Amino acid sequence: MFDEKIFDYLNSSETVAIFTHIRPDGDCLGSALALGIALENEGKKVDYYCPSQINESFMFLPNIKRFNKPKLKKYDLAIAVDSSDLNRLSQTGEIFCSAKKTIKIDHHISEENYAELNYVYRLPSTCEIIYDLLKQMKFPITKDIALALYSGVSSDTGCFIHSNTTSNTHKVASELIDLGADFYKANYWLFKYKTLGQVELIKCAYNNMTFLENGKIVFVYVKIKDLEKCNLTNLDSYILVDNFVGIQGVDLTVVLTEDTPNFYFVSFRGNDKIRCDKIANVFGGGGHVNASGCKIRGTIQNIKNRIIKAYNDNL
Ligand SMILES: [Mn+2]
Repeated sequence: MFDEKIFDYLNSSETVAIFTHIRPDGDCLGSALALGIALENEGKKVDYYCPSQINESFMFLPNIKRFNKPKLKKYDLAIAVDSSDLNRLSQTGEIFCSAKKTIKIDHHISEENYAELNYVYRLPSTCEIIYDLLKQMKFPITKDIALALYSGVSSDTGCFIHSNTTSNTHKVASELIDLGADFYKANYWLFKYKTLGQVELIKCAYNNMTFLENGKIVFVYVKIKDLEKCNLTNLDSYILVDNFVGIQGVDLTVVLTEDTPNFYFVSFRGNDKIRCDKIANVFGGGGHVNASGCKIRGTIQNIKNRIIKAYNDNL
């Protein structure tokens, strides 16, 4: 999977900056931390960059407090994980590009090879790729690294229930548990924990839920005023989508979170009759077959109509 070039880049760099994408998830955070801790254990100086605030539910991850507290400004090496395009690094992209050497490691298939070395593999999570890299580098996998990697593997497979899950995913998870990953802790914080504000937001979302196309689509939105009422920001709304998956007769779940007036973050989840990635592509977004996302501008009614069209065009 990897070649001499990346081994050389990792071994020869003394200062390293690691980057996640905007609105980080468990996979990009887990990848960044696992790789970072492994490099620190090899005596490298590592800074961690994330273009968004990090949710409370990720605070169980080892070293998470190190994000966005850079000790350096210039780096021998910059590594972006789980980030398909440079845009995904948002304002931190400039620091990424200023490093002497750059690497991208990702599992989203994309044409954008924005780094010098680009390693993109169609695996369920970036953490599965990082696990392989650390093994090939013969870096010791400590308990903390195992927890970070397990969190990413579990996160991007929806706790091993998305159809992207493979026997290798389970094998990797099993090895990581043997290496000391606290799977109960990871899965509790990733999949069970919610704040009281988020419980209120789930109530709002149920009030705003409608069925479209004879019950084939469930369409849910929360507005800025709903978030404000619950004392939340749009970073907290990731909690919503799983509540609307698996409903009788529904093939496509659509959840909108208003970011600025009439501008929404949209999450799609689908069963095996739906290509969520293709629907998201219509609106300039992307993702996986069963789970994807995009941003859409418009009124709720207008967005509803456009999503119905995208759904029918991609059946
Ligand atoms: Mn990922």
